[in-house]
Amino acid sequence: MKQRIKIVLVVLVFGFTSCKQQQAKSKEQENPELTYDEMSASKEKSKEAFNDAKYGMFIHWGLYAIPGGIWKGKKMEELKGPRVAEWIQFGAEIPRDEYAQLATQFNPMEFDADAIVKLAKDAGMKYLVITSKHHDGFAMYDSNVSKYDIVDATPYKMDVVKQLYDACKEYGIDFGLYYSHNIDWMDSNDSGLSEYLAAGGELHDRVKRKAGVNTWDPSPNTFSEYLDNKAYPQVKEILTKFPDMTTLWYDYPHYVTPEESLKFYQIAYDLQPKMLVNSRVGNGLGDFDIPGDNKIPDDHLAITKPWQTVGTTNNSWGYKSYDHDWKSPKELLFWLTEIVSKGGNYMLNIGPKASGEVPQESIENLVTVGKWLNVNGEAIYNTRKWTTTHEGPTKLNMNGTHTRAADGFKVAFTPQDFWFTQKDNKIYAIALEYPQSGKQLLIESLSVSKAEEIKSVKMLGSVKELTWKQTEEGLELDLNGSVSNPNGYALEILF
Ligand code: JFZ
Repeated sequence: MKQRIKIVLVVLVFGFTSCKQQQAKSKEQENPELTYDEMSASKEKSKEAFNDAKYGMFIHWGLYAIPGGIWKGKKMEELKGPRVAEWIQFGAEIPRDEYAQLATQFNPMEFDADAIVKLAKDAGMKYLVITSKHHDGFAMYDSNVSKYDIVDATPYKMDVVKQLYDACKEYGIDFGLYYSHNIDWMDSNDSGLSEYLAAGGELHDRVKRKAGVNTWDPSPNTFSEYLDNKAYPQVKEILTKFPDMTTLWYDYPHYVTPEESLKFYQIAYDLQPKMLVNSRVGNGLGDFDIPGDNKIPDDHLAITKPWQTVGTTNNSWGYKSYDHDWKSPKELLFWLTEIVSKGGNYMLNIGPKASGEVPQESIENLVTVGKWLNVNGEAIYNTRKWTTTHEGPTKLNMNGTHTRAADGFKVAFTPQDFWFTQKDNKIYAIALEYPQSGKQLLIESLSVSKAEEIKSVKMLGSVKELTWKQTEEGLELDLNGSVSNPNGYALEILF
């Protein structure tokens, strides 16, 4: 009996102390241990804000801007791997030391953080995300974890991420960072391929191809050492140095294990609990989805998380000197409109040159879209998808960077093409072409049986009266010659 009491006492005391320790732990940690689902669910407000923002700027900038897609006379197309210019170290199998020499030439005297953030603002973009470290492993901010960074290794010696962060605060643009957590051609050995396989990772196509793996000159350390000594500390570092971020954009989870993905997610949560993490953190985690690069989902209803399409202004993320296939303002407007009508968010990339200068074509096209948004922004920002996303004859599948580059963009939209969004008691119908003068329009999705009773119809940015009638056929409409912006218009339909 005595023995039993003793045991009970020991258990009680042990239980009590461990409970106390637990409490102390919860207090000293800002965030008590939550499950992944609880962490992601706690970000509801940020997800709404993400769904409101709709349009942002992506910036791919790093040492790869110096070769601009050509290494020792060979273009990306003559090298191995993807044709996007930021992959040149992989494509030309450039040894780590030789690639690192590029840093000694990196002196972007024309870089102007204010001008870039102002461009984002003029373009109608609400946020900005820049590559803090891409697959080449070079940090564009002042890192204490690795000296392979813009301040310690270049003659320029200034932190461009910090400059952009400060400018974003000044102009009221939300800030986020891209971080290549899995692939690091300088320091991640085989990017975790062997550890992933040892842990029983699936042998899918990408793994067989060793996608992204530095096979030509891998670093001597293990992948785990890279995670512990570079990736985790650098992610903590950027989240501390830039304490007010709306997104952390990991890329790309080829060989990270579920535990590693969770750790990357957790680090982000512990330091910035409201910030959203993208799905490329890997293994099904992430607060928002990416359907694929330059890809618009066919079946947007199958996506349950908030989502974002990332797009290029030509066919490369990093500056590619000979790529002149710039998306026209009309094409960019199509991407934005199609994405937003499906409930998504569009992050459009610019790739500054090694001098820091932003290619003039992308500036002009972005600003032209911005002028359209100045008039029609109400139909885009803060809206949600409607039951119908589009009506009209033009059917387009946007299926990735490579297909867009190969097929080009030759589409002519018609005045019968309408995309829809909604907000409160309004539906917006967006058109990218005007009808010929005197021609009547018919929007079938707004017929008396398909939509509620319409109270008024107006063109955003125009005071001219429209002539309209809602019938069994649809909304019959005459614009009476109204023109609000040369690249298209939006109707506000009030119920
Ligand atoms: C990745 C990077 O490799 C690339 O350099 C760029 O940063 C881009 C934004 O992201 O590229 C990908 C990643 C995933 C797909 C395609 C390209 N995908 O899923 O189709």
